[in-house]
Amino acid sequence: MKILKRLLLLFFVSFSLNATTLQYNIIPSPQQFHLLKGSFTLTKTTHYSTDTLLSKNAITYLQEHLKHNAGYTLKQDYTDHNTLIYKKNMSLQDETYGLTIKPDTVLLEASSQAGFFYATITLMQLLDPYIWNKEVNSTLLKKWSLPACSIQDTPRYQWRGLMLDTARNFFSKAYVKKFIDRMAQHKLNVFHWHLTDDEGWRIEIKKYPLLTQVGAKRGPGTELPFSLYPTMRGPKEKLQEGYYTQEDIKEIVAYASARSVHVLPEIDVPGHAKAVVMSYPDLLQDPKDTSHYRSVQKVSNNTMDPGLKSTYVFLDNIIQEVVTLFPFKYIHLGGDEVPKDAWKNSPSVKRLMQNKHLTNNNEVQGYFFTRMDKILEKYHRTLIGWQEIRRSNAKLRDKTIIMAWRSDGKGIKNVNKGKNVIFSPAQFLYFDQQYIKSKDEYGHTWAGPTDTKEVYSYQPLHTKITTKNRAYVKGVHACLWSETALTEQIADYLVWPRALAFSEVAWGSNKLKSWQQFQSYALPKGLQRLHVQKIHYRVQNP
Ligand code: TNX
Repeated sequence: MKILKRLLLLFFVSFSLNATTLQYNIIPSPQQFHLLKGSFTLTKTTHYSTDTLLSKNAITYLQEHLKHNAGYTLKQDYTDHNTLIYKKNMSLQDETYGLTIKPDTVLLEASSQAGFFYATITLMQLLDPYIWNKEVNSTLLKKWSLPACSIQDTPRYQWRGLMLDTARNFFSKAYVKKFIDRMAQHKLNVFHWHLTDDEGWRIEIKKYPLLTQVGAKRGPGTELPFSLYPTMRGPKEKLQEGYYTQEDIKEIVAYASARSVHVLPEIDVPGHAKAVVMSYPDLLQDPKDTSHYRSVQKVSNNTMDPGLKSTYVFLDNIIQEVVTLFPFKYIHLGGDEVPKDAWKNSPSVKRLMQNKHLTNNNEVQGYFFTRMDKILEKYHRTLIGWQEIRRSNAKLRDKTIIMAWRSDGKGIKNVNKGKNVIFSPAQFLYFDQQYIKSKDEYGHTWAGPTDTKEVYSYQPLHTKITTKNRAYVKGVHACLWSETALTEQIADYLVWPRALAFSEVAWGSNKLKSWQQFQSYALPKGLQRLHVQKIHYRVQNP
């Protein structure tokens, strides 16, 4: 009897350990996971069936990976054995999915494209990591085994964003695609594309060709200076240039959409705008303005003038082209870090202040964003901006969202006033910060260091937010600013593995969170998947 009890105990312990191990192998870990008996094996005779076009992107994605790494693809067939069954289930909410793996069939259920895509991502994470291989000469694996299990999963936040700054350092179209694909692999769904800043304008605008002829180049012999601030300056000695054509952008947006990733463009105004004001000074700065000021990053006179009519005409024309490229209903207009002495001696801003009874620089910015919001409304887009856009007098539509980046405090205050907030606190979610404080580490130090464990620990549903206001917490957002991310390798290093932990913050259930489990089971498996893709993640002390 004793022996039987022991055997039973052993069985349950190993059974639950297996379940735990597997559940935590999936990043982000699913909300509900049950291990079943046996396994399903994918071979070249496995096929799929579907009752909805909503599953198309997901099936294509799986097929492409199989084709590349197994040499075969799944054919459509309606016999129901040895089948992946994609089945519409309208009782599941958007993005929610069910995945049931049994020895003879795999059932993937959802009510949306995103739901089917995520079910497929989870399935792929349960396969050998080699499924993620992107090498040209792949050694083909023929059989792919999946553990029998049943999963019900739904995201914690609808907004799970990651930003790439392509202004400070330009990243190729190929890298931007890789970046988006890696996000999709971890169920992150908003790619925030920082397209303009002091150091570069990276989006082709047909009406204003100088934006890219002048504004997309910096370095020796160009109009664009380097910041005097030592850590911000980039490679001074060589020309740094690049921009995305409208065709590039359309291609990237379609690529993201096939992976259920929205693309949020950011045009950073009225500050952080040296590249644009150097391209069209006559339209954007008052020639009689004698002010001299520097931004926090020590860039001189880097703002557009909110007192000039031509500023708004110019921005309206830009937005008109932007909306033809980006179908996402939000546009990010920056709004951060306008130097306090900007426009001090601008006659047009003085006139504006008199006419509109504005008393200080903050109110001028409030006026500017009130007008910008009207322009976006005309184009059926909703404004997103850094937390500074909600200056006291700005009249913005209720649906406007701010990104709280300085710390959680201002974000929480806004949420409790019934304003929409995305949390992106620099102290936890700025991937341009060092992992650990050291002169040998890449990255800035001003808000860090932030190691992977610290990212994992972040939790925006602060006790200071009342239950009735929780709906105003739209989600979480991590940022890779690129003043120090001067190569793809450095960018990879700064993002990975922190983005693995971030996906748990964005998607995973708080109840299931356990750093110990994550570190012991998920991380090693997650790193294997990064390794297979030749991602230059940070190896030591994750
Ligand atoms: C602050 S966060 C900035 C960026 C810098 C970043 C460097 C924000 C809205 N503005 O312009 O790149 O710090 O960490």
